Amino acid sequence: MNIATPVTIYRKDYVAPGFWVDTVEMGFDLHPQRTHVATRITMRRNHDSAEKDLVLFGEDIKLLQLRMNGVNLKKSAYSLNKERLVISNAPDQVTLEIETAIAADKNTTMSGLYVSNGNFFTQCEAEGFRKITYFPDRPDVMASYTVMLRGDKKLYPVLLSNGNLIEQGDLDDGRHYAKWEDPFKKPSYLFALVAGKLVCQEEKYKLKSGRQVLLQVWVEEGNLDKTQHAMDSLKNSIRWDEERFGLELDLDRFMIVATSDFNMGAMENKGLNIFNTKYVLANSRVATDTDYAGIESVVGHEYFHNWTGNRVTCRDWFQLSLKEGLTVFRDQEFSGDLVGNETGRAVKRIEDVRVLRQLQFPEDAGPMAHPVRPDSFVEINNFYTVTVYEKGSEVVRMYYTLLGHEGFRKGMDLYFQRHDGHAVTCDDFRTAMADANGRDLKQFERWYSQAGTPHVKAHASYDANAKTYTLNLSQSCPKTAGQAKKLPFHIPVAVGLIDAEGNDIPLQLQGESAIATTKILELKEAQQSFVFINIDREVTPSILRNFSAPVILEYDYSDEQLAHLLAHDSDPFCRWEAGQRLAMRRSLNLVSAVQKGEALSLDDLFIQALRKTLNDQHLDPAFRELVLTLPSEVMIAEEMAIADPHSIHTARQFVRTTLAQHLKADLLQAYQDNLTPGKYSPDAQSAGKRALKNCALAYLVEWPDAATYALAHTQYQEAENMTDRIAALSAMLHCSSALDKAHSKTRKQVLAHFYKEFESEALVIDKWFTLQATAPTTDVEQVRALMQHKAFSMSNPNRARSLIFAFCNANPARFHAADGSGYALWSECVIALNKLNPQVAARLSRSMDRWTKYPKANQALMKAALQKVAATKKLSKDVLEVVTKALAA
Ligand code: B3K
Ligand code: ZN
Repeated sequence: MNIATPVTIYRKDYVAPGFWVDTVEMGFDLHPQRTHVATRITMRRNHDSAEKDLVLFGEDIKLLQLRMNGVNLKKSAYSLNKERLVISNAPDQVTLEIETAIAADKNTTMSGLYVSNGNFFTQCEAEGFRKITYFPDRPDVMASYTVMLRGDKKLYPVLLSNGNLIEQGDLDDGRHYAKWEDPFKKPSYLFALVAGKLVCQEEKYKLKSGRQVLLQVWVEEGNLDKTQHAMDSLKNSIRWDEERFGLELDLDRFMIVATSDFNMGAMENKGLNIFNTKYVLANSRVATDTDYAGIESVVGHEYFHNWTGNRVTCRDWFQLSLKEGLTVFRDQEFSGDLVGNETGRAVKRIEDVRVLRQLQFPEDAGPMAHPVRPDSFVEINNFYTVTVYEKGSEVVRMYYTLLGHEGFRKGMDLYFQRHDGHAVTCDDFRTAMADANGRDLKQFERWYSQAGTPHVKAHASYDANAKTYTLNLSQSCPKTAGQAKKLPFHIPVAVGLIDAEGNDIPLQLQGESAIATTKILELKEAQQSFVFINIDREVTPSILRNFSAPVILEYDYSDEQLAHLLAHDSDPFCRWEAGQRLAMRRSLNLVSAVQKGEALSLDDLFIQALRKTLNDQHLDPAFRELVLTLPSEVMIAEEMAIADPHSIHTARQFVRTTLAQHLKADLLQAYQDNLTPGKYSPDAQSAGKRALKNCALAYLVEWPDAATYALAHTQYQEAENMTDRIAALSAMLHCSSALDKAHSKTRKQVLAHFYKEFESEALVIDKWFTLQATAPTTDVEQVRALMQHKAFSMSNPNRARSLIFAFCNANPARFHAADGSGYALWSECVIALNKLNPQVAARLSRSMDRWTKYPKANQALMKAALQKVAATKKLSKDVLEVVTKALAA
């Protein structure tokens, strides 16, 4: 088989640019088939660099003209290949004038300049600017930009770019222009333009300092009824960053633009954020509580990048987590703070941990495992990962835990004081945190350099005579690709001790005077003991409170201890975690029973513990819903040496059905108690109630009688918001009984009704596809049938994700069909996407990451599918990197 060898780029090879750029002036003549771009760049030699040539990157563009210091450059004066243009012997001061042409209408990659629904958009991070013009397209080159946009006034009435609008007017032939100037230096990846038929909701907003700014949310016509929540989220973000970090919006104008064709969630271009419609458009008819929360956090995230990412940016792409981990931390804190109470914060924290475990832990244990600051890559776009983002955020959170609220703020202040306007590294951030607090954070560096999820083993012993309680902690980290040996991490382990009454007891460490009910233990060695003194009673340890470090905690809890923690722990995370441990233990035993063909049963301790939580009126509904949600099939699979998707599905469904059977009355009560009549509001309290009510509904239909099924059907018909409507539909489609013939006609009818009702709402039709893709009744053939549906399109990333990704990633029992048909579908789709959009194709490639974890027969089929993709002609380096790494596992 002929598999190409990808070219790897290493962090250790970093060389500063040979030339700095001071100013960039660009003129765009917008035309879908041929956009003409004239760029003037002033540059000066960086005498400190080992790079002597003037290096510009360029990709998929036509070079029309190249002038240096006013003179046309002959072909012999520079070298040009598919990736770069190199001028040797350039003088120290250079003005380059470059003319390029772009076929934006043919650009299906959604990177660089592209057309979506007749409008122009750009996406330049990480390396898309080079698809617009030849340029030192690297994040450590920061420059001032002035941009002139020209285009047909009817087709492109709106012309936007970064910064401030300084001039606009009409031209001949029905064309017009707009000139934009960005007052801040920025790297090229933050460049953006938007041109087309768009409308906006705008508001003037007064900053704390009294300065007035203009806020705009731009959407396609017909969507202005869905922009209020994004606007509110933006205002909340601006206020939050002023209050929590003392960071003010530095521009007079801040714009958000939504497009339905986008590779990811959104992009933080300076002053001109471009968003996937999914993270902008919402009203109660079409968006769920989850969508509302997603919009709030992504609007926040992109806004917060303005300081963490834009004002202080990354020296090179290996430092990506410098901006992403930090900005995720900031958006998580923002969402938590906005809820405004402790339980709400805890619910948000648990949700974030769930994402980490569901997605990042498997990544860290698979073939694409990499440190938060990777050492190498083939395609940087493959490293916008849950490790860089979510684990990166956990790493930032550990500073926060170690240094405290004030200490962290001091570190942030020093970071900006030192690095504003510069491109820096993760080490610079760590040093600022250490220096501002007079702390030694040297060992902490290992969180950036070592991949893999550390395991922390805890062992406790109580000495009643000496009144001491000794907690023994040891750590280890599994080896990952290219990293066989790991050194100990600096791990903050937050601990509490709970007595038989369920109360926290005051803690004092031997040799210390401070007393508190939660202690942050700093585990730095492979093994360490911590002795608590004056402990006069038996206790249960509550370890890793608030999930104080991204590790796997092993402690041999008894079921009774876990039930005790679930009933009493003052730390909501550990309280929830106790329930998850109980559920995981049972799930794993049941999977093994399914495999052996043994009778299945569920014990009373577990059922009663969940009943108690479900009925506990002192607990927030949102929290109760989290406890009632069992570990996912993916999480169960991760706990097994050999994952067996069918048995996992059967076992998990058995737990659901049995709980439904035993808790029926309680669930019905919870359903009634948590109705939210009246006008829809996405606030956390109401959303929490709906979450619990809909969780109860989903359980109820697992043990259905005519009445419970009718409850779901009626809720579907009468729902006045999308949260309740889709929850009812999902309950009907996803319950075990959906596999029976019973109600199949009703299910068909509601699906058809839903489609008709929302045909014109793309984001809702995405939900319609996903519901089906993830239903236990949906097999590969049905996915293929859905791919033929007139509303399906492979070239729209949201739509491809809604069906193909959803099936491959979230319907494991069907995707892993014994005949390999799921894998065949996967390879066909990866190959098809590879031609259209390598970034999206590479994401889909990741569905096979864990292939060595499946039974031998599946492994053989998965390997064959991977090889088929790897041997495909014209394979992008994006996909090639993922599949070659998978095959090397
Ligand atoms: N910085 C962008 C992600 C760019 C992805 C490029 N493949 C969105 C964000 O993290 O805010
Ligand atoms: Zn980001």
